[in-house]
Amino acid sequence: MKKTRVIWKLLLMMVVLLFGVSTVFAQSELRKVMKERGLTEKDLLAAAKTYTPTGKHDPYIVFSSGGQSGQILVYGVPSMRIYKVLAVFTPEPWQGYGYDDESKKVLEGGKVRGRYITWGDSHHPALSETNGDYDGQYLFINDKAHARVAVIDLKDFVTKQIVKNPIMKSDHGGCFVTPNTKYVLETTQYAAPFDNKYHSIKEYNKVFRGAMTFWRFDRKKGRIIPEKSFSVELPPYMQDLADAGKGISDGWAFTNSWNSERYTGGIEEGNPPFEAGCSANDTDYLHVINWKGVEKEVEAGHYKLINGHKVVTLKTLVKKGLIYLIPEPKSPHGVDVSPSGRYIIVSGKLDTHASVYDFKKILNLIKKKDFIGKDPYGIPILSMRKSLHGQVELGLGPLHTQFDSKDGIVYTSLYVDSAVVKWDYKRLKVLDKIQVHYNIGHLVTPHGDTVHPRGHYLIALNKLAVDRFNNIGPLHPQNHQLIDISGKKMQMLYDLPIPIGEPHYAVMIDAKLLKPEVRYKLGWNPYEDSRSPYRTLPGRERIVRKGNRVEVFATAIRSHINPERIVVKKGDIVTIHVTNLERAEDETHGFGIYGYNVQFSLEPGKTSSATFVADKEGVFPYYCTEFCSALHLEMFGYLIVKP
Ligand code: CUK
Ligand code: CUA
Repeated sequence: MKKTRVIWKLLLMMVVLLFGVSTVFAQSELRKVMKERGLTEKDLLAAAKTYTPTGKHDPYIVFSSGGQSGQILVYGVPSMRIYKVLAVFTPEPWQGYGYDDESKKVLEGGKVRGRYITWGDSHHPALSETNGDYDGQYLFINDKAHARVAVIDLKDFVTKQIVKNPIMKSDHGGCFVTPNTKYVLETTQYAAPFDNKYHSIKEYNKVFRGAMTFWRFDRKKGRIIPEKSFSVELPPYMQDLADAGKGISDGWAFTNSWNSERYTGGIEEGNPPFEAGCSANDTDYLHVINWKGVEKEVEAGHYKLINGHKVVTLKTLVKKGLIYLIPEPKSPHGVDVSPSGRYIIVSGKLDTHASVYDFKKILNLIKKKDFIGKDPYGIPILSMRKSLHGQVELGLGPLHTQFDSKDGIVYTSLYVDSAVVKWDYKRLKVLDKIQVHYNIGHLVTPHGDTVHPRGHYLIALNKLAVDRFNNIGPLHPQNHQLIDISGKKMQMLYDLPIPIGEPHYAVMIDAKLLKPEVRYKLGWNPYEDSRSPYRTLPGRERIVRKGNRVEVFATAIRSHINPERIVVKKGDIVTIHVTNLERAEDETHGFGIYGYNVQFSLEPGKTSSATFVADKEGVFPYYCTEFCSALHLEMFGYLIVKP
């Protein structure tokens, strides 16, 4: 009895000693590292808030526009680990996007007047919503340069569709979704004629137009239905960002504009430059559009077909009372609707204030027909003073606003000041400010543009990085800065250099809402969400010749491609279909051929095809381009083209 007690005591002492020693050891090691790397306690706290040990997952996922790359960047928060570049408007060989027949079809959907375009200027991603909150099902993004919209399905993170706007030459106010994703909004940037004919700039007021397009989204099909989509004609005021109403403003849409002057430039003729002419007036116009009313007009057949697309004209909009203008401080940029849908926050690049409009007041003025005048197109104008809840001085160059989980709290980016300001849009006062590096454009908080913002984190999407990173040449990465917004004061946590084009907007979603698949059904064409007619089962591999057309039905599974020899004649039209037979998670094979610009990414179950003319004789090795197994190098074959 006594003996065991002594042993117990000894054991306990050992544990205390060991534990104590290891803690002391860890502490001294930590101090050493801090000293060596010049870290403060504040740095350590920031590190602890972002560090994500191996195997741990992130609670939030960000979808960031990839700017001129035409792609979308996916990264985790708070780790800021980059997961993927989603191929959208631009071919991307790792994913085989633009290098197999199936994905080429998607890219061809975005042709501009018959021309195949291989880049985009992606600006604003939007997540699909159910009852005004993200549902994790779909992602949309616009291409400002060509007025196109892409649909990405989040069940496999693949771009399924690109639609070209039939009447616009550029867009900006998109994508924004209505609260149940019935429509995806796209709004013009640079006014232009709807047709594709020659027009003199002198016809600006008469022929040049803006528009807001309501792309009808079919959630079951996971596609935009162009035939069920429509647009409203807008004056050539250079519409900017937009937003869809929700809650009390559901059924309405809003867009800014920055050229109520309808200035048409011409420095070559001695006119003032665009930037001066477009900012001559003190105010521009916030457009308030009753889209549910417009929808009814479309159903009643009150539209004009332009380039085969339904357009409700300004005349109809004015006649039916479906559009209103409200002055807003000149050259505004962001227009953001509050979670309840009651407040609309507008920030002007050339004004230090944010203007908070009250939709209740706006509705009242419309009901009472309390207008201060009409614009040259007959659109009623509401009083700015009577529509405003109030204005708050925020700082220089306020651009965009995101919402917090706490009632009334918002964050606005200050481009010129290089700062984020935290303020209360209901009580109209500034609460906190943090410096960012440098020149912030958009910012994002989790679910920050929905009816249910989550708070916790904010990311500043900075345009300039200047000295923040190692010098890698004159073209600098951009800088996404993670900020902790859970406390009273904002705290800077982490810098993420962005290695693709200039991101404009980003959206951040609770990772639990994303439930992507890890494998496809066997023989799947993900671009059409159906079994490929060219799928091949094991033992059914074959080469079929019909005249000068050769069709190869191939399979890939660790560690061989079947067939291993494909012999054709010079001039044959060759189509190769490859099906990945794997069922194991992450067992992707590739398929690349020498000299024919073919590269597949064959995720488990996927079937990809490539068609080309074997126009050169010779020996062309093909091989699996993913290191899939110990015998990966042996996973190859020969395409032999006989003279
Ligand atoms: S824009 Cu780029 S910073 Cu296209 Cu939303 Cu404001
Ligand atoms: Cu299959 Cu490498």
